[in-house]
Amino acid sequence: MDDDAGALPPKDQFSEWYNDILWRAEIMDVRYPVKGLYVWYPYGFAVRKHVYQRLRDLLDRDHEEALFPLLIPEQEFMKEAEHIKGFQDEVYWVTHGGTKPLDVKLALRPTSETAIYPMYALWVRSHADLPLKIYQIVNTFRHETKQTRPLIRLREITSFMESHTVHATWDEAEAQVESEIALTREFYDGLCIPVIISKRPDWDKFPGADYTIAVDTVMPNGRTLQIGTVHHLGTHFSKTFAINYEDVNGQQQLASQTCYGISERCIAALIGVHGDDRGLILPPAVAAIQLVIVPITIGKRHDDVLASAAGLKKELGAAGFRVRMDTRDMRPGAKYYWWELRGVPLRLELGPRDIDTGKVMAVTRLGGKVPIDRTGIVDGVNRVLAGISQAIAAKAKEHVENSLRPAGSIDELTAALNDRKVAVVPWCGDRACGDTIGETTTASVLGTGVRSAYIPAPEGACIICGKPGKATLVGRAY
Ligand code: 5CA
Ligand code: ZN
Repeated sequence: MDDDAGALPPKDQFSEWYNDILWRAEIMDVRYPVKGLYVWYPYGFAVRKHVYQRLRDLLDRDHEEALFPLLIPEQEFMKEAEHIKGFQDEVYWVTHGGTKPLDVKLALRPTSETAIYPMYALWVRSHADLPLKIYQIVNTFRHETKQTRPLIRLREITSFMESHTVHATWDEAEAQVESEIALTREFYDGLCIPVIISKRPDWDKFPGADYTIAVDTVMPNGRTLQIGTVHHLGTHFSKTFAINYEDVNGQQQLASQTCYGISERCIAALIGVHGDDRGLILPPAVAAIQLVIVPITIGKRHDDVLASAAGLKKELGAAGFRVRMDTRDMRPGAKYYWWELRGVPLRLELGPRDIDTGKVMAVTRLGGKVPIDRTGIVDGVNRVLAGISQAIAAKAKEHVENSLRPAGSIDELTAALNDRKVAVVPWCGDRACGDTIGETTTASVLGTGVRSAYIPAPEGACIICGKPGKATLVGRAY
């Protein structure tokens, strides 16, 4: 990378920090010449691989993975009225095959309901086919008009996990919604990212859903980031696409459905929530490189140290760690800086004195320093990595706790937002009051029925009309 580009901006200048760390740590290259499309560097892609492997492992417990086409014929896409209304301004259309206009225009999927559900109509025949739970991880295209940002608001979403389930009854679909929320929590626990679950107001639900449950986290600048959504689709799509099944009594019934999605925003959250002034901080579970060995070869015992470091690397690699040895001809300090910037959780330093005393010096990305006995290195490293994961999770939890503030009036709400907090306020649920909150503060009513371990949920008088209100999240969203 370009060594003359000055220093990484401090993290409290979050936008600058975020844009900078993406290229410095080689996560994304933003120089691709189409707006809203970005390139994964190999290092970023390795992080993505580990993150999505975890997601797959969770889904594979009770879903099956499949793959549907990218192109959706216009007639199918246009079938569900609310869905079209929600997406019509964002769809890219393929209109030509070579120089000839196509008979049927083809949409690049912005999401895949209308690609998947005509097939579900063929696949679902009887109650014995239900529940059906399928996911795919694909790219989707949305011509976003708000400011595009790498990993956050893309026109080509490259890592869209979408799960689509079919159930006999509305209640069974609702139970599935709960299990998807639980799965999302577990996924984000693994990334040490605290989440806030709430029900989006009706005007902000997914086009074609009965209701939408959103999963948000809070970025360092106090802006919320929606990092997942679970939708109860009721029978909107099953009516439109004729997804029916024969029940135990031989009667035809309409199925109920859910869908649920996570994009590479999960990686934006990973980067944004955990990093610090020195760069990325990656939880060991998803770090592309978990351990870097830096041999300290200054002095006479050069070969001795290198041989010993190679032995260490071999042992740790065999134990299943993702380990790298850095033998480049650089000052140790420059190497430390390099790997810290890239978020490697643990650095192992090995010099002549360590070899003599039978120790390896372990330095964590969070700044801790502990000697580990060379003879018990695997256990020792496991112990230190577990401590790092805990510390990363605790720091993130504290950040989100500190970002949330209860507010009982519009003035308190405004003050909270000015302090770059996300507020929890009592709101009656009426659109008019929601609009007033939005207009007075220019923030968004994000959701009700807030579920989070981090906040007291104030029930009380709606801050606009005084009627009984429920705990509602209000913040500035990405
Ligand atoms: N079909 C449903 C569920 S798969 C669906 O499309 N839901 S969605 O529109 O809410 O998208 C799912 C998630 O993708 C969102 O919660 C958000 O985290 C992410 N997402 C949506 N649009 C973008 C975008 N332009 N760039 C990056 N991520 C996005
Ligand atoms: Zn009200």
